[in-house]
Amino acid sequence: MNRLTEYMLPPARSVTAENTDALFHFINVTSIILLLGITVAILLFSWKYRRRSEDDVTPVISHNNKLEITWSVIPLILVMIVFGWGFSGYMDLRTAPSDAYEIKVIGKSWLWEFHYETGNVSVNELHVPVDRPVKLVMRSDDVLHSFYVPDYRVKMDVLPNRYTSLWFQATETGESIVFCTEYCGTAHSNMLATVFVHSQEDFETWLETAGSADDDMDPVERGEQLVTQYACATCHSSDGRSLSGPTFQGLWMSERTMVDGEVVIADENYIRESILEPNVRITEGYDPVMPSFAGSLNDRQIDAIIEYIKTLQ
Ligand code: HEC
Ligand SMILES: [Cu+2]
Repeated sequence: MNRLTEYMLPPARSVTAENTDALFHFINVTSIILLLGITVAILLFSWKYRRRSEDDVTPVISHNNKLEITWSVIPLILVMIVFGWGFSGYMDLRTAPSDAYEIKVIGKSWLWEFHYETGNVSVNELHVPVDRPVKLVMRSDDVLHSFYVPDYRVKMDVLPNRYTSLWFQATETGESIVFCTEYCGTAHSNMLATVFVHSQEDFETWLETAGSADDDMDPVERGEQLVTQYACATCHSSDGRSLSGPTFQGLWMSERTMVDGEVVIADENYIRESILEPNVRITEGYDPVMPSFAGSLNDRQIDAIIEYIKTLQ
């Protein structure tokens, strides 16, 4: 049974996953038993009641109360079990424990941003403590996304102009993958994140140290790190390749043509505006798909990114 479970499902790493899996297996096994039973009966009966001679005539059959009640009541019982089990599991999944640690999630095409109570921000990395309920309050900056962690068996749509939420409690430290499961454009399949589950102690250390690296780091190095951390690299290469956005190589002080024909020099102000208000000017040849980083990147971090872009000649 364990082998079978491993073959069919990813590892179960949240407190609610076991119940979800048990129901899944119940439905699966019941369906297989019924499928086999019905198939065997069809084969047997078609052999047993086959036509034996030219004048073999099927007698008129009206109905059979016992048989009809049996084949109605058994499925009814099965369906009610699935309903009751499923409904109580659903209620558990929908009601977060009141002491849950809350993290805000923002879906943007095509990255996940996580805002913690302490003001920390992380992109495409969700850090959580183990053995403690975590509630995610989620919204989208643009189109529909969907937040899915297979290991936790939780999934919820992420909508613009409306909050949705989900909760989980990780049962072991380690990493799990987050997928976007609502088709949201070109790089939808790259809209991935990783959940890092820490011990309570390590989690607090992470909260204290994350984001503080900018103080003593070389700005160019810091900029390079931010470009990866904030997932700019999903759309911008540093080596000349054109992804869904223009490459950063050779960008500094070059002449950029906008879709409306305006020509702009890519100086500090242009890069800053591109990061904070990407839809004010759209570079020719590209779609207006860049999310705004206003509120997620501070001035020092933007300066560091500019310093890094300067080096990519
Ligand atoms: C979802 C893809 C995407 C992400 C993520 C993204 N960008 Fe962009 N970016 C674009 C696209 C597409 C354009 C061109 C269209 C426009 O001007 O909005 C662009 C334009 C730019 C420009 C102007 C470039 C030029 O050649 O005119 C800069 C600078 C820039 N982005 C910086 C960043 C930084 C820094 C980040 C990360 C903090 C980032 N972008 C994240 C897609 C993205
Ligand atoms: Cu998405």
